[in-house]
Amino acid sequence: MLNSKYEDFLTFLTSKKILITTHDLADIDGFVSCYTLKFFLTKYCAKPISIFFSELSKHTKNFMLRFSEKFPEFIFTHTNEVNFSEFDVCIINDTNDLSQIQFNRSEAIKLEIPYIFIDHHHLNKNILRNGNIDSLNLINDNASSTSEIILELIEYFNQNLTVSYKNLIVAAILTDSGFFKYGNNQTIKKVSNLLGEEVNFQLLQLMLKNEDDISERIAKIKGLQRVELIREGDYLIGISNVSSFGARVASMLLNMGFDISIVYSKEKNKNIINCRAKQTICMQTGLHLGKILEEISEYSEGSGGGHDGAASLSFNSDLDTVLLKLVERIKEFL
Ligand SMILES: [Mn+2]
Repeated sequence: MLNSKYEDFLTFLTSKKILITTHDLADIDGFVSCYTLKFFLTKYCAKPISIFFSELSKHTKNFMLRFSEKFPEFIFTHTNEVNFSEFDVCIINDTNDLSQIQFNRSEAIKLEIPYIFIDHHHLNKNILRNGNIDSLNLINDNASSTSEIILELIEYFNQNLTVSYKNLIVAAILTDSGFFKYGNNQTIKKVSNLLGEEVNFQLLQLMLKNEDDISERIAKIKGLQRVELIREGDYLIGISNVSSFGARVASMLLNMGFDISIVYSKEKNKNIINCRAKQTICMQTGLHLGKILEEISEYSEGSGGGHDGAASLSFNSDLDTVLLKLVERIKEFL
């Protein structure tokens, strides 16, 4: 289906000066997809290709250190300053929401060059995105990670991957698919093709292991203390609030036994909601949290979206009104 799309994508890029980036606080998938895409494009593009990150998440930094110990010959080069006049086009990996990209900490710098998305999150087609070359976007919300989409591109052109890149891609897929929990047959098949003598599942598991730090553990404990239980038939919904680590607390609540979790945080200028649902419930009921939050974002001065079982919303309008509406919309599916 995407075949000719891949060719159009590459044909357009071969003569361009390319900037590659991802969302702020780059996670392992965002980070790896930038490097893998650069590796792929370097073979075809003569002009310079740069990677820009505003900041890496703590997990990504830990992973990068452990990866470098195992593969010291692999050099990660990226910049954290950007001058748009040096590039023709920007490729944005792992998000299709421009508000998640930070080009400058102190002032909002606008993306001044045309851009293309490569992403596995649901794309809201109703939002006007000036400057997006949408015919070249590679968006597949059935993929559990952006790295999988780039892997497909690489496989389409029969490009060989080095051992380091294979390890990076498997690490990204494992992280984003929650070690296959959110994956499908394709996810497992793709990983299985990459595994081998020098791409070792056990070793990657160790590289990806993270001990929660104390502030995260406190957030989880507070999230549990504050949780309010709503029972709807046989379904259990949990609502809680924390000031940070909302996404992790929301995932934790599912592990504790809730079917659906809603965790809100009040920040200085905005409210944030993180929502999770068990995959089986999404499949049985057709519940899609990403679509619900996207719909709510349209009248709550916010931006939101995500997957069926994991989504978030950041908004400015009244928190209680939005929470009520969200619970009401979720209940319609149960
Ligand atoms: Mn991702």
